[in-house]
Amino acid sequence: MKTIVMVPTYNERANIGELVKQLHKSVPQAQVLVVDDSSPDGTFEEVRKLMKKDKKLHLLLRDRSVKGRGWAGRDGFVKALQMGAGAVVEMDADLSHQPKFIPALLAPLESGKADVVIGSRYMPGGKDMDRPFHRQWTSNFARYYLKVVLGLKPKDPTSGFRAFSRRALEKIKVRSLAARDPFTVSEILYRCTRAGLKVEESPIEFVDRTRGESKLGLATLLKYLGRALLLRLGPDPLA
Ligand SMILES: Nc1nc2c(ncn2[C@@H]2O[C@H](COP(=O)(O)OP(=O)(O)OP(=O)(O)O)[C@@H](O)[C@H]2O)c(=O)[nH]1
Ligand SMILES: [Mg+2]
Repeated sequence: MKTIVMVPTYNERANIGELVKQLHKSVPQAQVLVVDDSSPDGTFEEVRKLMKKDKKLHLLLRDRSVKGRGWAGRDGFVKALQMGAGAVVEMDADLSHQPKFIPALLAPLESGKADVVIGSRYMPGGKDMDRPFHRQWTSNFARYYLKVVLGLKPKDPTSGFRAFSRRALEKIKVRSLAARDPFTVSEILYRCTRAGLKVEESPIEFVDRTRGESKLGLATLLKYLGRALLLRLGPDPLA
């Protein structure tokens, strides 16, 4: 099965080389597709430089005017399908998602046991970064809310480290994904649930980005909760 690891990047010049190196070590059979939105720090230039000596590395360069984690992921999935992927892994570039967990994400797809496998922080063997108490509480609440409102059953519905079979991406009609921003993670899982796909989880240890702060403030969280509700009340996205 042809495996493509799809990595959206924005200003990840400092991380991308190390990530690609680790990916080739952990999943030597996989191709790596970096989806960069013309990052001001020149991430794509670094990728181009690496590509000269790395035939398993590919770049989808998008215009900065359409920048967004969601749209970048959508275009990356479409590109991966065009490249003939049988399985696509999506992950962050900042080394929070560790390549060593990918074989375990792929195994249930390869055996046909699952269509989607989520790298889960909240199951035995999984680990989240140490968050202050109020952040833990908000995160628990968000997961509970997504379960009630969108019917998302996985223990870690907001994890952006996941593997999909080709069939799954085709069934959820990736081309029509709407969310431009990181809400895309919930939108995709909602479609997987609606499509009746078999979703499994496999434990991952999440490592905090070594530099910079997390951008998810309270205002963003409230906005996401509202959008989840709109998604639930809106027209069937798969109709
Ligand atoms: N192509 C593209 N990638 C993006 C965009 N925004 C974020 N990303 C990438 O999406 C992944 C997740 O973004 P992060 O900034 O790590 O988000 P986060 O983990 O919630 O926040 P941090 O705490 O800062 O790590 C990373 O690989 C980013 O480089 C964007 O607008 N376009
Ligand atoms: Mg991050």
